[in-house]
Amino acid sequence: MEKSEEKLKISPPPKTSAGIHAVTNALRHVYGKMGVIRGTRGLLDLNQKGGIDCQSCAWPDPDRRTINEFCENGAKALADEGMTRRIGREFFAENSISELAGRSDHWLGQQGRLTEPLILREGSEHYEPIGWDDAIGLIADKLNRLSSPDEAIFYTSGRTSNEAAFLYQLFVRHFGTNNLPDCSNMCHESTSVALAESIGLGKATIRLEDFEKTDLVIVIGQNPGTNAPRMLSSLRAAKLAGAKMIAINPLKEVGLTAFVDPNPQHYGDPFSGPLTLITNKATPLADLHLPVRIGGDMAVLKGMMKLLLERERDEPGSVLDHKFIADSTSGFEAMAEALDATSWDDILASSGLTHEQLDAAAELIAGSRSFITCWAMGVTQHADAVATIQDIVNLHLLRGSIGRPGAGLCPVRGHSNVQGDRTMGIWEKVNPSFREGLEREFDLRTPERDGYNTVESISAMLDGRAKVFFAMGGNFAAASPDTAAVEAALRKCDLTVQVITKLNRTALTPGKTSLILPCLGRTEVDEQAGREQFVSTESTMLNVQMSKGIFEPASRQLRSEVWIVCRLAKATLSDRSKVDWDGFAANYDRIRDSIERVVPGFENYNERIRKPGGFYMPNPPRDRIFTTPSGRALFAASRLNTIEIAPDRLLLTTIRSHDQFNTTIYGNSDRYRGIDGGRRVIFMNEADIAERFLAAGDLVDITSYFDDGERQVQGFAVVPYEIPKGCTAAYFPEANPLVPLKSHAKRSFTPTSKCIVVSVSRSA
Ligand SMILES: Nc1nc2c(c(=O)[nH]1)N[C@H]1C(S)=C(S)[C@@H](COP(=O)(O)OP(=O)(O)OC[C@H]3O[C@@H](n4cnc5c(=O)[nH]c(N)nc54)[C@H](O)[C@@H]3O)O[C@H]1N2
Ligand SMILES: Nc1nc2c(c(=O)[nH]1)N[C@H]1C(S)=C(S)[C@@H](COP(=O)(O)OP(=O)(O)OC[C@H]3O[C@@H](n4cnc5c(=O)[nH]c(N)nc54)[C@H](O)[C@@H]3O)O[C@H]1N2
Ligand code: SF4
Ligand SMILES: [Mo]
Repeated sequence: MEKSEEKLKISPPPKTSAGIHAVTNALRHVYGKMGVIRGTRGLLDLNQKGGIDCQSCAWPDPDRRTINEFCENGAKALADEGMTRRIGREFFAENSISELAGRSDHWLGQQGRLTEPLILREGSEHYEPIGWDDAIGLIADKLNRLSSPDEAIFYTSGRTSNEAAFLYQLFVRHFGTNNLPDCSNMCHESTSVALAESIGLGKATIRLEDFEKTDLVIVIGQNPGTNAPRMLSSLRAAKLAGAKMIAINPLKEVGLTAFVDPNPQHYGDPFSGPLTLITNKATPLADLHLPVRIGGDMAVLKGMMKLLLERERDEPGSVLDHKFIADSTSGFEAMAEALDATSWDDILASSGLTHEQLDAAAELIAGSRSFITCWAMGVTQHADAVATIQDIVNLHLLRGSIGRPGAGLCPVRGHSNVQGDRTMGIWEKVNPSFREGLEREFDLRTPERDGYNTVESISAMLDGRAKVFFAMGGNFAAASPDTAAVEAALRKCDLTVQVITKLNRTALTPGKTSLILPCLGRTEVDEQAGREQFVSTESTMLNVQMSKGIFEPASRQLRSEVWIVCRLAKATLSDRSKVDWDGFAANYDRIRDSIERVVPGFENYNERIRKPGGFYMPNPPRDRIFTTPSGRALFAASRLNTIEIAPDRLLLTTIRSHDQFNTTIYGNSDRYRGIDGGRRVIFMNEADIAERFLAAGDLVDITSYFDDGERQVQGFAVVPYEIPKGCTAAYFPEANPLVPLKSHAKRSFTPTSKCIVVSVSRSA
């Protein structure tokens, strides 16, 4: 990768998040990449009812909206897609793929939007243009020549709309495989597994309005100031209404500490304008920060629950919601027994916290009738993630803090439609009732056997069981664990295909033949058969709403994801399929009509999606209906496993900077952590730095250890940081070569990207 030309600057992190810097930064990105007129038009339409649904995160929009319903990072995502720069055949004639592979992810993304379908022929060093019909014909031919449909893998990233996702999985299953890995496998899969088992639905049980009705918000392993910035408005609303807040995170993230709301309209005066931006005050957020040791969250949860049970024993009826536990749950006794068997020594060692810190947290929980717990990757990407999330549920069940105003679970999904994609059937597993609905609607047979998830897909490509890799969006080579393994896996394929908007590393990690199919982004007008179409997405709080682009497509050669799927399905399945693919591509209402008949909760889809703000999916746990086999919410019992490492080793977690969207790098500034000018850094505790005779800015190599061997990345600059001793952090995706492919969460297969055993040594 190319060396950054900028110089790394390390400063102390700021004391508050957002505020005027968020506004100026947003405008710098938008105006710089899109120009003032186009940029302003885009911003005014972002997240408005009937407008463009922000492509960045899955945080919902409020039911009542103001003029500017976006945040700094939403604006950056808009600018990244809406940019005016373009790349086409000349660019690829000038630049060979090995030259391009030497460039940074940041540089690749800056070059511009892709404009035409491209092919990299076997043995060639340059992508060259190919017509749509030829490209689709080539893929269909390769697919049909496989000895089994299971030799093909169909990945999805979470930006794909409901409509495209539904048709894509229909095509894949009709073709004959369930090999539908997705980014969710690397993301909230642990949540889906844990919640489905514990409460019968793998999704959030709260809505935005609950933040104003709660007594306490617990944020575990999540950095909303960067990754769901408008969540800070909800946290602020909770605090202003008197709620307390606990942050559980090895890092003291600024976004969880104090927030200056950059939206003047939230101060009640729509005309207060720019002045408010300067005069408005910071709202302090977390009342208690627990700097947990990496991977110590289960210990924190078990510690807090043990303390709550002790209080209950001292003063019966003071803590537990006995009626709720008796009426609506199962497994309490077994869970309590497992807690009793967990020792305080293990809890303190694993959490890295003191008894007093855990006491303070338990005190806040005992004093709150209703509380909300929010979590994200700091919890899901660990070996014991599923059991840890079930402990979050246990904590809520003890207090009956679910299915009441201001009370409930809030997993915060990442990609803007990752949740909708799963609702639409993007899943490598077979859901029997979904399968039945699909087969009934389309009069076809679909495979019964589960397909490969992300980790299994990489193994299958590596050992030759899979030969075609097709990606609906995303950046598989950079986002997946174990970069060396995934690159080798892709290069072994006969054919790799990327349906993407921007050039990325996966397109530069080709199979023998590789295709780039450029598609429309959400900001662009999608016209089919002479009529403008719209698509729909589902937020993390189950709100389904429409998204309609406003800009001229970046090129006339771009096609919608829906169109691409329909053409490919028709070419591949030809007379094996009775599905009216042309009809679907010409009118997305027809796709929604089919979805309505297959997916529960989408009654009158076409009518309700046209209502301003859309509609909410059914959410049984919100009404205390738990669709588990017993019909009750489950207290799941588990054992605490403490991660033990040799004295010279450290734990490494991989995190996002404030200037990226996953593998899309907007810039080299991580403002909230005081980093500017570089991304190859490792955050370390001062004592760990001193023990190794290192100093700030020194370059080190990081080696990771797993039972299948060692992995290394080189030349990372040391950054002294407030992080527990023994813990370190580096950025995703730069640190991905260190994540062992086979190190994943039990049951969910989510790579353990937040807990890697490493050592650090001075670079030669
Ligand atoms: N701007 C922007 N927005 C995004 C994204 C983006 O890249 N950029 N990505 C989107 C996607 S796909 C997702 S999934 C989400 C991700 O959103 P987040 O989950 O917030 O993102 P991360 O940076 O991966 O890490 C989360 C936090 O976990 C903490 N952490 C690390 N290890 C541990 C641990 O062992 N225990 C605890 N308690 N905390 C830990 C880190 O310090 C960090 O604060 O954001 C989405 N939104
Ligand atoms: N070490 C480590 N690894 C991680 C994580 C971590 O925290 N640490 N996080 C994991 C998580 S949570 C996730 S979700 C995955 C993300 O994995 P992916 O979803 O695979 O990766 P992204 O970087 O979001 O994908 C970006 C690409 O999507 C394409 N794109 C953008 N918009 C569109 C569109 O509208 N349509 C189409 N078809 N393509 C589009 C662009 O070309 C861009 O290059 O990474 C995972 N990997
Ligand atoms: S909070 Fe998320 S969805 Fe909302 S504007 Fe910001 S990035 Fe977009
Ligand atoms: Mo994610």
